[in-house]
Amino acid sequence: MTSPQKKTIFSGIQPSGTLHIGNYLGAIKQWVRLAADNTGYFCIVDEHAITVPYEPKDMPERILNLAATYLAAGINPDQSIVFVQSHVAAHTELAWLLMTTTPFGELARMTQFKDKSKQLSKKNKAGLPAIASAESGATAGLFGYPVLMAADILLYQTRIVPVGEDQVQHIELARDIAQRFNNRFGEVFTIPEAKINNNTARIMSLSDPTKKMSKSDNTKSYIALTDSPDEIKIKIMSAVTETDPVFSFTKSGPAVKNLLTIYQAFSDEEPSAIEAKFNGKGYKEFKEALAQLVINQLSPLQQEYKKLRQSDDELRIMLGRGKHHAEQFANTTLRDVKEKMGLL
Ligand code: ATP
Ligand code: LTN
Repeated sequence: MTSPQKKTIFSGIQPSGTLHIGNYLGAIKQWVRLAADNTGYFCIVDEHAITVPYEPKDMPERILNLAATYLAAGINPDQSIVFVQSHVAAHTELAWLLMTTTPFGELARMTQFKDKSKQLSKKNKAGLPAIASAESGATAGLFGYPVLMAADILLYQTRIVPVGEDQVQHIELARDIAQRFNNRFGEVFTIPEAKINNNTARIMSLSDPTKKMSKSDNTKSYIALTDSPDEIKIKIMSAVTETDPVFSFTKSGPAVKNLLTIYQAFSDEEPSAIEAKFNGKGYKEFKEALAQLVINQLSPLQQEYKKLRQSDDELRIMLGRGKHHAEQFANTTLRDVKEKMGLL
């Protein structure tokens, strides 16, 4: 049997705070699986992270922390290309070129932009869309964010983009941008596809199961990948649940379903086996088992992370190699784009 052709995989995370188990189960765990038999580009998207207010002096450390997290979670930098977005100038250059082909209205529809600009504009009293409000804190960079994301993906002729559910709309836009460009100027771009892991595409908050787990929320609502065993235990024991302890992937309420999903993702056990294991048990027993599972599963990642964070230099050298590889590929696509667009 011939082995299927390698595909190009691209994904990225913003260095904007501590990663949580939603990021790990929804995104990074899939990356590791896909990277084993494909060509993976895993980017630290710092130019996306600066589209909202941030502290410049914290950024270098955050970038290195995120690079260490990618590696600790199982990305092998000898097999995949791990790099920082701002190190490869082709990203912002292609983003500008694509900006000139992207209708304003398409960007105005993006739900992440609407949510984030709403958060930024505290005094949006008139109820106008934040972009129309003089008091809006949203920048042109936040508005153009999805075009930069399209540039990230399209520069590498990416086929598969593994992400959590909240990013699917952005990838649909990247597909539209690529198709429009190919029709108008000639074939340049591969049309990418989002890949979400159905079970873990949207891990919910531990304190409010109607909201996705998010690092912008209060710390009790998420389990950070760097949380200590005690912190993990406290957070899981105080996670909200429903009144009756029913452990069913189909019949439990949203809070318990979310905890069961986390259990399944970390244990890789069949849903029916998990249901049987906790049938008739109380929440305390279930939560203690879940806490121990999460602690055990995160422990190797945490130990590796500590080791990798002992030397900035080694991480910087690894990122330098990633930049070199990424740049070569990206510049070829960029040259083609400029030529097709008629730029001398
Ligand atoms: P914030 O909510 O503060 O904007 P975030 O926690 O969503 O940040 P991102 O950096 O935007 O983190 O996301 C990184 C990756 O993790 C993306 O692929 C995203 O889709 C995925 N992801 C984020 N939150 C979840 C979640 N709760 N469940 C599953 N996947 C998630
Ligand atoms: N917008 C994404 C991060 C991101 C990304 C990308 C993901 C930037 N560029 C390219 C996949 C492919 C987020 O907020 N999680």
